[in-house]
Amino acid sequence: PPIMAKPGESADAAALRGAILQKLTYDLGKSRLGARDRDWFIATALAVRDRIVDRWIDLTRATYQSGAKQVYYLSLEFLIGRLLRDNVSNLNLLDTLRDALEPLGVDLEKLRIAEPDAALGNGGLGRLAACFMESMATLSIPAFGYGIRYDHGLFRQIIRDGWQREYPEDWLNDGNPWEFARPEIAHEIGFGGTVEAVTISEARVKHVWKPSETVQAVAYDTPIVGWRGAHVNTLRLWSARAMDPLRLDAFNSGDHVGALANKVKAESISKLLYPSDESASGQELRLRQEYFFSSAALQDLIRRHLRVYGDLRSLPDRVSIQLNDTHPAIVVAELLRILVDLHDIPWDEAWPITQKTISYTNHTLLPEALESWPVPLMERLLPRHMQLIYLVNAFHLDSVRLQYPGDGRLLSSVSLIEEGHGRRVRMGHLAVVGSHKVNGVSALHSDLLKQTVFADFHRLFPDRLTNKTNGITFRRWLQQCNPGLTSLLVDAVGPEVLDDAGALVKLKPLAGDKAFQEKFAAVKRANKQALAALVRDRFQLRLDPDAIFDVQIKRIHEYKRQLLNVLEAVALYDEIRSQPTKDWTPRVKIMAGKAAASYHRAKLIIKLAHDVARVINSDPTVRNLLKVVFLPNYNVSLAEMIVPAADLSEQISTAGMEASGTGNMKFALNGALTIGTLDGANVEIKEHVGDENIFIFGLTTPEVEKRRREGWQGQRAVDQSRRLQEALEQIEAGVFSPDDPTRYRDLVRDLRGSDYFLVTADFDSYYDAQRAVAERWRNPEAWWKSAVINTASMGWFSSDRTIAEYAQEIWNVPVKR
Ligand code: DL6
Repeated sequence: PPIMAKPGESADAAALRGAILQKLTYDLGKSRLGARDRDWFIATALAVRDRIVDRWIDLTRATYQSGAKQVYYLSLEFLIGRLLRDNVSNLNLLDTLRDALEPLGVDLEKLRIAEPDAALGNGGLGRLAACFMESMATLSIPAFGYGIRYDHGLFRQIIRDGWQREYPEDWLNDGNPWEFARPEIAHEIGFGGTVEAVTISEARVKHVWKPSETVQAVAYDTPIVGWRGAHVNTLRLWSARAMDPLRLDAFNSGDHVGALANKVKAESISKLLYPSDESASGQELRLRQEYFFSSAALQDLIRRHLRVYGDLRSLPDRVSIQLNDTHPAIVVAELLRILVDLHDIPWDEAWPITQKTISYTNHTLLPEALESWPVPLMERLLPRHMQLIYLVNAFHLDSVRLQYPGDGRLLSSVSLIEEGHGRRVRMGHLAVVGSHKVNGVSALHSDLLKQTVFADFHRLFPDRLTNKTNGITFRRWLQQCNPGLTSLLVDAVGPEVLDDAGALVKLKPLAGDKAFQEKFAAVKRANKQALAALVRDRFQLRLDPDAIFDVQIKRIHEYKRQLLNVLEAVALYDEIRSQPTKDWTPRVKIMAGKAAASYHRAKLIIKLAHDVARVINSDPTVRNLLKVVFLPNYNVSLAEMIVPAADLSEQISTAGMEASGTGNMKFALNGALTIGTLDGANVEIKEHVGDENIFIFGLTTPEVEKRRREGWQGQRAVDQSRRLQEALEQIEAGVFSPDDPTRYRDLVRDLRGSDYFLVTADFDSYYDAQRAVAERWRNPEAWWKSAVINTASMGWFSSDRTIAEYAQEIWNVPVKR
């Protein structure tokens, strides 16, 4: 059928429609009538991508011509999710695209959700990298993100009988329309082999590494568009390719599988994202991944730098390399190798170049996440790097000896080599020593870094450790995921709020305005209805939009204390049953998150949530006053639906254990009130929203430390709390697990025992804080006033602010607004 233009539509909408049809026909080979939503998505993405390319090429060239400094953000994870809405909205094409699609009978929303989530990350760390890429483009900071193009991102979670099962994720199945394959940009990455020392002169020995194995890193580029198309940067992800993919001799002699062995081994490097966060996986393949992308990134940026500037001595003036966590710490040794071995730069010049170029962000205090590699493994896989690390360590320890003579404890604490049961290389130490700045991700976390894991380094290098509190991009986490609230904000404080998150404060005078509160509440209700519809359609569960939506969505981890939330549900359930006629505040507890496949306790907590949910949700005395739902397969796109619909944000980690959190910022921005401990960025959120607009409970970090030091036993708290006692007894007795009454026996035993995460210690104070939440909810004026103040106070948590701080205080690059 002919395509009718909409009356009054812009020429641009017609042109975009033409481009989309062109892509559908000539790139996908599909007719309009046979096209599926997925085909429309790909055709549309390709047409939108065309609109990015000219700017991208021009801006990239302009950066080289101007000699501007480039930031290189190295991250093993980029949790970008879907890109269509990001790109379309940052290019200001949303209405045009809708108009373009309408006469084709194509629904933009259907097409949008046909895009798979790029789940190239586990959680907060990877999502932060994605927010930072968008903010760097928005602030016109020339930047490359470097990472791995995993064939399979974070596993798909399926819940069967309440147990988590993991299945491979396949985001690349239908191709990826956003990326450009660059088979011509390939770097050779070596592993293993030997190091030859060649004497050049009496004073000089040159080291030549002869790897026994070489893999190619091939580039795939995705343009990242900033807000209003301000700037376009590149996310360059590396895919592994075998140098010698097929051994013909083996194939011809009938060994068809053996003939492909090289290919399989080489390509395994970029096959799969390691699905654990907060714990180092410690496997050789992981070290290969880390070196693979670090080396590819360095070779790439050095080639570019030499092409433009011709000399590596100017590297720190033109390049900043930011290490996102410890995973790329090997960059320190690789950069030295390139400077010293490949470019003959003497050590005493190479070392300051390295330090001035690199900076490092730490994202966790958990000792199990601070990577260290066995020396024998390093010697086998990266022999030259191991030599260089020894050399760095020798110079480093010499200067420590000079500064603090005779302090053996200090020497062994700051040494890059851990002696003990098997010698290991401490990668976090290597990153600290090789960087000019090291930052934590919230004020509390950065202070704790200085007091705990890096205390001795802080003594040695008092100017090195600093703080950069995390942020989130408001384009995705407000404008795109919550258009209703965005248009209310634009009406209330003006369109500048779209460009300047700081303008949100102008909302504060309206917090007590009844008419405004009603509009704010109406937006929240519409978002809750939309989430309820999705949950009904996708998971066949009913949610009552009049109930408090009490949400905890994040990775499942004992320190994040989903268990505390479930115990509170059991205690509340008991109270409702004992006083069924009391005027209870209806509440839906929404939980979602993935547990690392090998983390049995976390998986058991998911099972407990399901067991408890089944009993509560089917008990007629509860009459839906309390409901517990666990939504499977949590990912960025699901978060984009849940965050705008939340009334209450659960940020209840054991104090001192959550480095920052960024979910906490997303919820508060979208008008949810937080119930939380004084942990991570909750502390700064409290300072911004004010004590009366957040529900803080529980032990503080020093109190947590004190309890642990004194040998905390959970039974002490249990003896003093009837509610906790009853909840634990029921779980222990199998009330929620009649099919296997002993299922939770060990879990409860541990709670009564040392209870490392202090769930029992915080239980009563959490329970009381939840009752204060319910009380506030019963007073709508007070509730919505707090909700508006939360949104109004969150401007500072924009990742634009965070990135501007990195730019000014670490990278020394200008920021354009
Ligand atoms: O900085 C981003 C994010 C923080 O918000 C979280 O608090 C923190 O847990 C997370 N850290 C990690 C560490 N993983 N490893 N290794 O994901 O970083």
